Amino acid sequence: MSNQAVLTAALTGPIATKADNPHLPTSPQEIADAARGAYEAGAAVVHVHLRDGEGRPTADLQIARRTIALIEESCPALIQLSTGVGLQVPYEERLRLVDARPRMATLNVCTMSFGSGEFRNPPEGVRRLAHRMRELDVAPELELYDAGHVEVVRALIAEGLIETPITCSLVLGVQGGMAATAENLVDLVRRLPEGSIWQVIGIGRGNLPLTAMGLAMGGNARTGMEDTLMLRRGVPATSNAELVARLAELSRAIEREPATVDEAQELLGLAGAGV
Ligand code: KMH
Ligand code: ZN
Repeated sequence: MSNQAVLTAALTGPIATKADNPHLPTSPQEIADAARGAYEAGAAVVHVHLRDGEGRPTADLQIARRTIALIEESCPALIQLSTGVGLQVPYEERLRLVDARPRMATLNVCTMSFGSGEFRNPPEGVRRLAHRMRELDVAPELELYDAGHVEVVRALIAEGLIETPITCSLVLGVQGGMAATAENLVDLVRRLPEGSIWQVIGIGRGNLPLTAMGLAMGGNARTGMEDTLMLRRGVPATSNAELVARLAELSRAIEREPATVDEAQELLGLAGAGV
């Protein structure tokens, strides 16, 4: 892994609402403004979930295209569109999101319990989505929540649906996936295919300790209001930028400079990819 650290800002997510934190960006313009703030604070990548006019998770392609356009006008951060979208959104709608042709999009490889809900990722649909992403030159960010998910990735590689080195997120702290512990992070990293490019995602209270560990291990890291609404115990975050600024400070403290967008393109294997 490189000495630079690729920091990703997960701006909105599918679950929180403004009632949970009034600073949560939900409209396309709010998301674009949040992307700019996160970029200025040190994020090279923004992970984007879309919301409809009522603030609900949506895979609406028009909203996707408008949000992407506004982000592109606001800052040069690399856009990673979530095809996870939300638990209630039909898989076929999620799959069609990549037609908006973001530079990157997530690819969740396994159905799982997700808190009190069910997160459907049927094997046949995952393969169609992986294939569609290759057709459209949308770089996949594999979302891995458990050790078994790595074995599904190996199968996708063997089937020629995913190129190596993979770029992936190790998501710890979702009820239904692995808990946010140091042991689980080390275990998942050890299981990855040789040369994998990984970032750590820690959910809730796990966000700060796990991203600190992941950075210290030489990985990349993500923060943002999708992952935690709190800056610290009892102190709600007032923006994504605030969470990213703290992560950038943490990264610099262990002598890992936050990657610029150009550096992130190289480090994530995107240089030359896409238009
Ligand atoms: N949508 C959540 C259920 C992703 O962005 O692809 C999981 C998620 C992963 O947010
Ligand atoms: Zn997400």
